[in-house]
Amino acid sequence: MKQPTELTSWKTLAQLRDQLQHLTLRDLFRSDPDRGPRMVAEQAGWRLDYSKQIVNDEVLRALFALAREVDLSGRVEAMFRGERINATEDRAVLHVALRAAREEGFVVDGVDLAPQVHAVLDRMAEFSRRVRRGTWTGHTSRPIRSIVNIGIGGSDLGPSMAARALRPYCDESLSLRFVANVDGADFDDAVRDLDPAETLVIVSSKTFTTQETMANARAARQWLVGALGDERAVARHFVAVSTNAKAVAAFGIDTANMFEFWEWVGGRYSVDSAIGLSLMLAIGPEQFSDFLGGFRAMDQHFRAAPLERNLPILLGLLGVWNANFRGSQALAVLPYDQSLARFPAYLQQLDMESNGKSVTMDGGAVSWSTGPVVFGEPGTNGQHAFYQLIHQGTSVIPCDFIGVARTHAPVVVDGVRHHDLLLANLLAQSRALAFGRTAAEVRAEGTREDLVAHRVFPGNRPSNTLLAESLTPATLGALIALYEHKVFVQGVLWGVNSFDQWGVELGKTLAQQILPALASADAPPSDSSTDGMLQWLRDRRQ
Ligand code: G6Q
Repeated sequence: MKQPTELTSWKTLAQLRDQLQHLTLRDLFRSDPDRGPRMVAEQAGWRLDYSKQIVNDEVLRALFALAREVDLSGRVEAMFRGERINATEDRAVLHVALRAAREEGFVVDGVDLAPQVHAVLDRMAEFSRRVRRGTWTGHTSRPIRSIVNIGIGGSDLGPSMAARALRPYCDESLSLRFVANVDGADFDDAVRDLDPAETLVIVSSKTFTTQETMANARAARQWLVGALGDERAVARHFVAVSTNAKAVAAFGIDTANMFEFWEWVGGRYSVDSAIGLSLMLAIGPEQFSDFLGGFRAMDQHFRAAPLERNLPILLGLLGVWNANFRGSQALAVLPYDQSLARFPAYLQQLDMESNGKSVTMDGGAVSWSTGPVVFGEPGTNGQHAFYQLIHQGTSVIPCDFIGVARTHAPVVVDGVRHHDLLLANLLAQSRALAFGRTAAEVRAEGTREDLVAHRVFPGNRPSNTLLAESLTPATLGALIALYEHKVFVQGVLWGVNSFDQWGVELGKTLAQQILPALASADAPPSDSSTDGMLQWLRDRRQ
């Protein structure tokens, strides 16, 4: 397989980078009054403005040529066809089947996956309705008022992010909590004010072997059975979401109360599987179906739209231009919508766990940058914290701004709409980053000469802006799918497997080895630093 750097289009892009070193966004906007409207693509409720990326038509053409040269559309089809593109784990990658419409089906190797996907969705819907109506009762016949999802990584970040984002759509009479960390404080905080008699625990774990999740599940069982005084209470208060029926049964959960998914769903791609049960309980089955519809709309667009108008492909290609040709190693995700507060954390996993790789599909070392460091906070908070570096620091950090036209929280005080303040800030930030402020402009404001250099904004810092009319289950689903596919596109361009995560294994193994040494000095030694810390900790924990 050819390395990306050997491709003709990659070489063209490198030449263009050299030729266009002095290309500025000021010049690009000045020379083309239509640049703004021209560099917009819209789909599934989202409007992407990429005109503030440092690209001209030649660069875009070369990026599209790159997509063709790596046969991106062939790779997309391979995923949708269910080929085992996750080669290191010998698995297909079929999260797209999770949102297939019942009537359309989703055939892989002659088998339609839609009936099994919808059978689970139907069971989830029936269960959710019973809980929401109060007809699924606890061990003492009281209705469920609180739901605790226990899971970590892909079994936590998706539903917790989405439940936060869709709070206006949630049933307010149900209290929803998420426990992920093995730190007992996480569990304590979540259940502190809950009544076990009215609490449903969802143990969400694909493998049902994850150390943190199993420890928290046991803590929940102890808390609940301790309060209700009867081991049989587990049957009414615990359900599981997993692929591992045997382990679920061994834990003591009746497999009739297990919602399954499949090995072809990766953890960080599983929010739309049964892992979304907590979300469905909160927003109800109908709105969960709208959520899946949003994913589906973006999937169809991704599969069918031409490169030039394809949102995930545009985002992916522009990210490669920034990372591999303009030297950016990070991406700031900046939602100007408080309900997307956890979206950067969600994307951090999606992107960094998928493309944080330095080995190609065939095991060779990469000699080009792969996944960026992803971080972010909701605007405007970030402006008062880390934006300084984005505006004037020595590294160029591309930004994705995200906003909506209509808020669910229309606070107005003395005629001032908070949402106007928020949106004005969003638009101001991408302008400031793009166009900056020159020394001449700073001087013209009457700035003291010794402060001029400090007050100059270099500008020419790239950003995308994504806008939707409002954040709904459907637009949230489409937004997630947009980034899922963007990550896929970049994985293809970089030649890495976006669907494994071997880099998380070593730490897990070492934690198991170190565990006994916390309690006993007789455990096998590690290294002088670790042993020193263990000794120090043991001395203080006796
Ligand atoms: C995601 C990863 C990882 C996984 C967690 C939880 O893609 O595989 O974050 O989701 O380790 O795993 P379980 O669901 O098996 O507990």
